[in-house]
Amino acid sequence: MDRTFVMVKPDGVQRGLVGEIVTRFEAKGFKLVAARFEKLPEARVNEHYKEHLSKPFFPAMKSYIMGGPCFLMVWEGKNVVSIVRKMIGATNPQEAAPGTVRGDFGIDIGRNVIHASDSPESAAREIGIHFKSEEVFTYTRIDESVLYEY
Ligand code: FUP
Repeated sequence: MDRTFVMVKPDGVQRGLVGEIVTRFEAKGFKLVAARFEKLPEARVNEHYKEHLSKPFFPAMKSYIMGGPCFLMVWEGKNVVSIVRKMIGATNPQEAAPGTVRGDFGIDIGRNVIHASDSPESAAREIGIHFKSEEVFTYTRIDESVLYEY
């Protein structure tokens, strides 16, 4: 089954949106298989955002991401990577559709509430950065034939 890495950023945590966000993914049918609440260490921020290290916005983004605790998760389900990307909306909340997390709760690109992996390759990389394999659980939640046609 597919897995993706999702993180409620410090602005989302401080605004009390963790429960709302978890509820959306649970209600969709995805399974929470790992979670941790923590302030990200600098080395992990640099590794996670390594493609952005030289971008002009990186220093401000880093201090925002390290400015408070984040809620890190791994979600599992069929096509979870692309579906979760649709559910969080465009990077810039001003362009994110209503009904998406960023479209409903964000305004500025530098305070866009949530992160989710943008491809299966990124998901594998990001899950590996943030979670040990024993922290990601395999368990039965419901009879999955209720959720999936095949
Ligand atoms: P996303 O995959 O949607 O999180 O977007 P990107 O990987 O392109 O960008 C990572 C983060 O950098 C975004 F969540 C917000 C931040 N960012 C800025 O703050 N300013 C920019 O101009 C672009 C991105």
